[in-house]
Amino acid sequence: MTHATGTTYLKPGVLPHMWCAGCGIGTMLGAMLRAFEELRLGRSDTVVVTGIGCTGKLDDYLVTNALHTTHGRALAYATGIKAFRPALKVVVVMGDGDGVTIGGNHFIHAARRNIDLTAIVLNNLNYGMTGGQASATSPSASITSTTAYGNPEREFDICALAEAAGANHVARTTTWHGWELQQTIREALTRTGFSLVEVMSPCPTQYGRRNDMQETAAMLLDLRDRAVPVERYRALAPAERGRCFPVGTLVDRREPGFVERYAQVQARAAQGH
Ligand SMILES: Cc1ncc(C[n+]2csc(CCOP(=O)(O)OP(=O)(O)O)c2C)c(N)n1
Repeated sequence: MTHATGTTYLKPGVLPHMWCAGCGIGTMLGAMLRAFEELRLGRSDTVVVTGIGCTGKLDDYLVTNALHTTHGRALAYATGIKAFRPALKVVVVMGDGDGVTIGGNHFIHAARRNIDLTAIVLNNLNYGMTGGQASATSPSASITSTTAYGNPEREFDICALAEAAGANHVARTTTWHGWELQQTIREALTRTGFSLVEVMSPCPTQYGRRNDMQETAAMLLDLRDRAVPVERYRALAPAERGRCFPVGTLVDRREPGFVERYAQVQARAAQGH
């Protein structure tokens, strides 16, 4: 049996990649491309849409269709693509700044529409590319370049946000969990409606060094120790949860997605009633 390598979708001659040592974006890219390969996605039937940021640079490495959009607006572009060409597989890859900070409004409405996209948000807890500023997922009290004495804000739970807004499918994993990461993305790619994968990932250069995790290994071990399978997490009393977070499939709804609903509206419009 041959194992997926993902290289089918990798642009020749692009390695080594641009990301810092210890960054999880390359791990996530590899897992996503292996998932593409397992599902035999056609290069020209697949569109990867990105925003701006370290995560948003990911489309540089691909031979699929790709669209590098503006910061926070990747989901808006992707919505247009999917509505106009529903047969395309549209995958949107964003950082936490892109996806739920500047892009928070688009995120809420993409989930509310239940539009048939696979959205992957790499959550490295800060704006990595521009110098480690606080984003909407920087934990309370964390130190970032804009919160030198501790973040006074509270953070978003991206998965809870997607669930509340109406997404069909919501999952979380980490870049420590390489195999699960691949399988989680693969599963999300097969769903109809809005499908979110939150990928918890280290940013040693900007976030780790300011928060007592200078070494990449310390950040990965922290993710390993805090990630608890969702069934086990739900059985814990709130006081026992501490800094842990649930991983696995958090929401699994089978409601009709936007593509199906929109086709019904188009059919009614064609009949004139
Ligand atoms: C409208 C707009 N505002 C701000 C910026 C500057 N900017 C570029 S990348 C970035 C942060 C990206 O952070 P995130 O989305 O979390 O991705 P990461 O770099 O951490 O992967 C910002 C603020 C921009 N390019 N466009």
